Parts: sequence; C-alpha cells; structure tokens
Amino acid sequence: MLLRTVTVSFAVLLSTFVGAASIEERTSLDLEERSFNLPGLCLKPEKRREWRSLSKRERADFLGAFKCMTKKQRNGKLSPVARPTDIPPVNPNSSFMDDIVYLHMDLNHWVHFTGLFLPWHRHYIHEFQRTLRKECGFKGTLPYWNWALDAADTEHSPIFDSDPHSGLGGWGNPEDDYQINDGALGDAIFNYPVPHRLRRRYTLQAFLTKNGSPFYTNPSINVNETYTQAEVDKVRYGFRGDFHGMQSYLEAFQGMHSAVHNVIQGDLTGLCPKGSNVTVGCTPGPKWTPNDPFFFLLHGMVDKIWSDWQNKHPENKYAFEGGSVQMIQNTTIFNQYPTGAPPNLHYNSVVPMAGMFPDTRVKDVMSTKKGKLCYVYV
Ligand SMILES: [Cu+2]
Repeated sequence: MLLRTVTVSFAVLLSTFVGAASIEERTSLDLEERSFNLPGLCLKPEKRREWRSLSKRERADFLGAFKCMTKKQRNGKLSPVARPTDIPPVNPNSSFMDDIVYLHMDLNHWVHFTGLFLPWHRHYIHEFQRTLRKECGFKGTLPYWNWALDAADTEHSPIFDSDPHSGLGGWGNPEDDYQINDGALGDAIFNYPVPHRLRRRYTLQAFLTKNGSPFYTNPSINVNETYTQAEVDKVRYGFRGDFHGMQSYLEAFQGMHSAVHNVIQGDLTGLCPKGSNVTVGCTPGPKWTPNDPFFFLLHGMVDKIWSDWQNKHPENKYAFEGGSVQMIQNTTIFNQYPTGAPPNLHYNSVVPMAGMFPDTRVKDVMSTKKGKLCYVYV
C-alpha cells in the first residue's frame, strides 16, 4: 500500500514537469509507463479498418447505427462545462446525436490547438463507438478514412457513395445550400446550429475561402497537397520524441487535419447553414463538425497517425506535452503556442466529456492497448 502511494506520488510529481520537459526529460518519462497501472488486459485488440475494406453490410451497420442516434431521444446527461459564448444554447428538441455534437461545441476552445487535441479526440471517438453499440446495436468497430488514398482526386473518390444503406453520400446540391440527399444519412436532420441536412461542397482551394485570415499564409495552395501519403508519412515517421512538433504539423491551419475538414466544407468545416447567421445563433467554427459521419472517419485517421507515430520509436510512445489555453488571437501568439499556452497539461490532466461520456485522464488514452482502450489500426 505504501509502495503504491509512493509510486502514484512519483507519477504526479513527474507529470507536472511534462510541459516544460527537455527531450531527455521527456524520454525519461517512459518510466511513467510502469506507474500507469491501468486495469484490464488487451490480449485481442479490435481492428479498426479503412472504410473501403469494410463489406457493404459492415458499412450499413455503422451508418444505420449513426442514423439511429439522430433519431434517438436525448439521455439527459449533457452538462456543458466550458460554456463558450459563441455557440447556440442547448436545443431541448434535439436528438441524442445532437447532444454528442453539442459536447464537441461546448469544448471547442479547450480541445483544438491545445495539448488535449489528440487525447480528447481519441477518447471522444472511442466513446462514440461504445455509444453506437449500446444505444443502437452497432456490431462493428469504428472505421477510419485513409484520406491519402484520395489525395489525387478527392472529388471523385468512391468513398462518396450514394447507396441508401451503405453509402456515406456524395456532394450537396448547389441549388439547395449544398445539402446532400443521398447515402444513408441523406434525409437525417441535425439540429446544430439550426435544423438542417448535411452539407458538402467539394473545394480544392479551400484556404482561399478564409477571407484573408493571416493564419493561412499560403492561401492559394490546393488543400490536397497537404494530405498526400508523403505528408502523412512525414508525420508518423518524423518528429522523433517531439510530441509538440508532431501535433503542430498535423493540426496546423494549413495542415492535413484542417485540409481534410475543409475540402468537404459544409458541416465538416463548421459553416453556418443558409438562413442562419450570428443573430440566429451561428458563428462558424470547428463546432458542429461531428454532424457529418466523415468526422469520425477523419478523426480515426488522425488517431491512426498518432498511434503509428507512437509505435515508431520508444521515445514517442508516451511522449506528451502541451498547454491548456488555446492561443489563436493573432498569428504571433499562435506561433508561440500552437499547442496551447500554460498552465501546461500532464498525464493526470482531465479529458472532459461534459456529462455525455465519462471524463478520463490523459494517461488513460496514451496507449490504444491499455486500460479501457484495446484496438489497433490495420
Ligand atoms: Cu474537434
């Protein structure tokens, strides 16, 4: 018992230094692995597979469960914690899925461009999978989208499939606010920021649409230049021991994560539906992006890249650092703190889920094969 107390205190002490640790110190944090002491054995990890390697039936299972969530009653557990002023209030006439989306809206400023980005989205999509199973009978495992396969010609990728049961649907109708009307979710209603159907608009020069924002220093590039296989490999095989560098590159305004959100536009990039604007509770941003099932496939890929990186070198495995305060007021301050300003996060920092899912701690999601997580990407 005494030994356990000492180990835990040591872990806490050690973890408080993570933010400012040098590479040598970070490497020494591998020691922490031994004190994680997570319950549960992961002998048979689940396999998360690329969308196209799923059978038609497996795709329909995922999309059917997703659709079921959009029709299911709220469970009453949503309890916003960050309460930013730039999102609409909770809509009592919304769905269980809408509450899961609201959770992402509520925590937008805490989980993007901070050290929580990777751990939070790992936990979020894992809990979403668990909820799909529990609430809507999902039998499978969360799929991911290897966007590099589609970098050359995203517009015509077979992943945009119209099948009413197994298809993710295609691009939206320009005459109708780019709302889609095909695929398994073509008629699903999403209530944030205002009730609407999913919208998608293929946009190769999406950075040009940012209205001269100084965060887009090279706005005329085609977004697909950033999510090629070579770019993906640069992240997962580079940045040895450098969590901060790896996350900064992956999450950059003109990096692959942002680019993939932006090439699809519409809900996935957080645009306001037609007819809504600031006066009816809509300011655009990475808020209701989980409306689109592509969000979960896309973040599966982000998580896979992190996982591949973690498995590449021993010093990557438990590397973690980052601040808790998003700094996107201007480019100068952002360039200083692309993954958040102090107070710094550490292994024991809370990964909040606003009542919808259980909160967890960073250390609980540092490995995909420890504690409550037990999966690999294939
Ligand atoms: Cu997000």
